Amino acid sequence: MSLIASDQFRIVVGLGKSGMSLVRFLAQRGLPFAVVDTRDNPPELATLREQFPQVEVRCGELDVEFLCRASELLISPGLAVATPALQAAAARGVKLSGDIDLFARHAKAPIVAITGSNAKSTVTTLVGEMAAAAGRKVAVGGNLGTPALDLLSDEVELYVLELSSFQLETTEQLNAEVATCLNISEDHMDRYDSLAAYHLAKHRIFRGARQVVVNRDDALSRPLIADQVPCWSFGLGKPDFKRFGLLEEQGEKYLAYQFEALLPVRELRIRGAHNQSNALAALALGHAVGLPMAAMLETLKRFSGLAHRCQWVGERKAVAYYDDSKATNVGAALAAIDGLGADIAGKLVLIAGGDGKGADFSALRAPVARFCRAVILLGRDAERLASALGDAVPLVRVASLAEAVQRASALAQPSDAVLLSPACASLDMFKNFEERGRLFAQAVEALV
Ligand code: UMA
Ligand code: ADP
Repeated sequence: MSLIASDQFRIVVGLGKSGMSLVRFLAQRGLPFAVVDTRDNPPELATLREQFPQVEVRCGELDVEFLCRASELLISPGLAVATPALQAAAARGVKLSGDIDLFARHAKAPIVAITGSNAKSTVTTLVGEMAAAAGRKVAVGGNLGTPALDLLSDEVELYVLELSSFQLETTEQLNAEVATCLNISEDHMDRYDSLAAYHLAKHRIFRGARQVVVNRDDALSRPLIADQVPCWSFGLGKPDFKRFGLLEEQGEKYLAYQFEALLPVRELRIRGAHNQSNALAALALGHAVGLPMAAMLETLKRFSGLAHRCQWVGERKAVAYYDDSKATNVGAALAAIDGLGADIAGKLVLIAGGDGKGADFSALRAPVARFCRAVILLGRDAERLASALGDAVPLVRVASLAEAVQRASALAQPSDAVLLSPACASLDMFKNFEERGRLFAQAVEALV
């Protein structure tokens, strides 16, 4: 039985990727709905008008009276649930919901649900590839790639979803087979009043979870759940019963489960301690849904990482260039600076800056002082970064990414690495983090 009553009128709030997936979902089922977006010209407007000309669309400021004609508002992740017009509608009895809630009500196969401040895409992709290697019909998406509702199919045997705090804000009950919050560090402080509010949104992923996976190295990843819910854990320390971790045997470091060494760390193609943690997280999640260890380990040996995550993009005059454009928050940049800084013979020339989303950059000062030769600053929050870094290392202000790469190449010495790890979102200067990464690689290519 469908859990979505057919006689009720709904309003899709937001006409981006999620909004369009909601439109397709409702239209396929012949359910009545309209669409609103606060933007005058939302990105999918032309597509909607072409494919669903009969659907009413209202753009511009949200009209509470109109919203109150709906039984349920299906809110896109880009709009905060706290938006006054949405809250006004809720106060008058309209249900607030979102695409993930709807997905959970209709998914017939088990869900692996993954959130966290960093590593979501890496771990989601890994678990998806592990499941495919094990011969499962797996569908992977959510915040990454295909919107969740577009994945729904009776053929699917396992869903692997990357979920953002924005998507979880509207998720009442996910009922995942296994859920994890990989780590928590400050992000999206332009949307949340406090780290506690952000943490609360992320932890909604555990609602109704049948099993959970916890990061032993991050207390904030631990959910408040009943004792009888099976709990697996991962961390960079020694493993134990139901624990994934690292073991050292005859000077060789291994990924390990309980008391068994599984794979030498040097066989991983993804580098750095943070990626060992990611590999262990993926093993724990896969194990919880019964994926065979052999297929999971084969996947780990093959996987070379995703683009724009500490990705090597070239070498000039004995200086390596790394694109970590996906480091859109301080925690991710810290992992890259610590991980790469400890891995190379020379020093790092860091390129950072952009839209800081209200973050506190002070945690960058010590690792920058330790591992960097200089920092090249660009973007809207360059000066906020500069004051957080103080006189730790020389700072160079630039106006474009191409100029940043040129200045970095002039400063770098042989055996150094130039690292684009902005600790900021890209949207002040670029279409998205992918474009920022591509332009970085082009600028490296253009170096003589
Ligand atoms: N917006 C308005 N008015 C509206 C609706 C949206 O101004 O009425 C603005 C938002 O503030 C936002 C932008 O439009 O800046 C896009 O919002 P959206 O809800 O339309 O976004 P979608 O196109 O549906 O894309 C969303 C995710 N984007 C966000 O959460 C901002 C995509 O994640 C996700 O891939 C997609 O759903 C499918 O599930 C992107 C992202 O940046 C990659 N996510 C953030 C992150 O990873 O840090 C959370
Ligand atoms: P997300 O989808 O959560 O943004 P990604 O896998 O795309 O995660 O990685 C985002 C950024 O976080 C990249 O810059 C990457 O180098 C960094 N990162 C990856 N794993 C970790 C980790 N375990 N801890 C901290 N940062 C990480």
